[in-house]
Amino acid sequence: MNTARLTRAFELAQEQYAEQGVSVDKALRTLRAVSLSLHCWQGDDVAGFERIGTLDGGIATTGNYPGRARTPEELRSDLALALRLIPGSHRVNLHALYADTRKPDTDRDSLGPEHFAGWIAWARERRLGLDFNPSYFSHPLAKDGLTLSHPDKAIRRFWIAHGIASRQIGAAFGRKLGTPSIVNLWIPDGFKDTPVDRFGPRERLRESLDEIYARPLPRALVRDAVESKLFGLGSESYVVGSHEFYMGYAMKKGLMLCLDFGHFHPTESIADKISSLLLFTNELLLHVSRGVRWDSDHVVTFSDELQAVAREVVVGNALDRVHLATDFFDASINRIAAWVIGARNVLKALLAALLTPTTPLQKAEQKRDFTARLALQEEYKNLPFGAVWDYYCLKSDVPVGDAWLAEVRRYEHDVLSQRG
Ligand code: RNT
Ligand code: ZN
Repeated sequence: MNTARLTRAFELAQEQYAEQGVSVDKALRTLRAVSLSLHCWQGDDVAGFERIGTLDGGIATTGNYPGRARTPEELRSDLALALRLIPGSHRVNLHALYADTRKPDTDRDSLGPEHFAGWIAWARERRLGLDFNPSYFSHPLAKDGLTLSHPDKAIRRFWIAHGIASRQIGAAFGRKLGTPSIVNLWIPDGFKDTPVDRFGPRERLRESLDEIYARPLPRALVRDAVESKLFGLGSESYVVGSHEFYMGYAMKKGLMLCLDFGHFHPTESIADKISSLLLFTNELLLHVSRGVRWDSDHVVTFSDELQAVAREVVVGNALDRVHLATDFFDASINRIAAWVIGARNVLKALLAALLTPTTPLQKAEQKRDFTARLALQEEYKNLPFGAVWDYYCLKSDVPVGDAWLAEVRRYEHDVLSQRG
């Protein structure tokens, strides 16, 4: 790596941005304050540590790249490497499946913070915040593809208890780590084929949620979020927790709505939804993912949609109201690389947005000079944000450019390849 050349390129870029009225320093300060929530489940193909079944719930990982994490220690070690290769300080997002000190007789309805003691200790030591997700899949009581909307009251009771337990776990994370834990609820409930009764399951889901959220928890400890979906494998015709369902529910109950990039019709844009939702709700959670055909969870690339979302959040001054959490799983490539590629892309997109000259664009729009607006929007795509990104990585003590890949390869050789 040639530090002198990187610095020179950065300084030239800085000058060019200054000419356009953009402060690179300010952009970097803002970027440094952004904390992504890195999902733990990319590291082991959403398997978790319960060993009671295989992944279901209409989500799937394909591929059998060697080196999957099999224990909490392995997963934490892999996450630690990923975090060292991503500039900035970030959070880790856990699923209930990942309880690390659970006794065999503990089921999901009776999980408590004590079952995450290893994670809490690890996060404390590294000053990481932890977010949480109840797991409504890969469990005998989710085999029908229905959980909180199941017609059987006993099954619903079990899953309601799981939701309540999960919020308590989030509260403990918030208390022990000094930063509120976002507890995001997603359920797979739905039907493969056309239902006769679309109302019933949604009414039951609403009732179940009312019980889960009956007890308000301090905002300093927990932020509750609910995540909708359009369809899944085996729930192609009907998903109980649709976008309209949760948008209504979240607005009414003051919960956070979670928009997953892969959970909408392919021509729908998450970017366009943000300004509408933030008029009526305080905060949003984004599951940064990438839909491809039937799969809603491909590794995040530097796509137009990602850049459009980043611009929306930045231009709307909403970085403190929009929480960014990665959510993808690919078992066909090195899993640590997947984390690093996705997370670095999210940050890169934010940086590109922070560096885009906004004032000239706004002026053109106010004058209704749509020719200039389009011309400038396109020209600004060529501004040298890459030089600023490289410099940011350098100053953040993380590898510049593709140099991170060599570190992943080394770890693959030394650690991952030793796993059976
Ligand atoms: C599934 C949802 C959900 C999951 C994780 C494992 O379609 O996106 O967020 O990916 O909770
Ligand atoms: Zn998601």
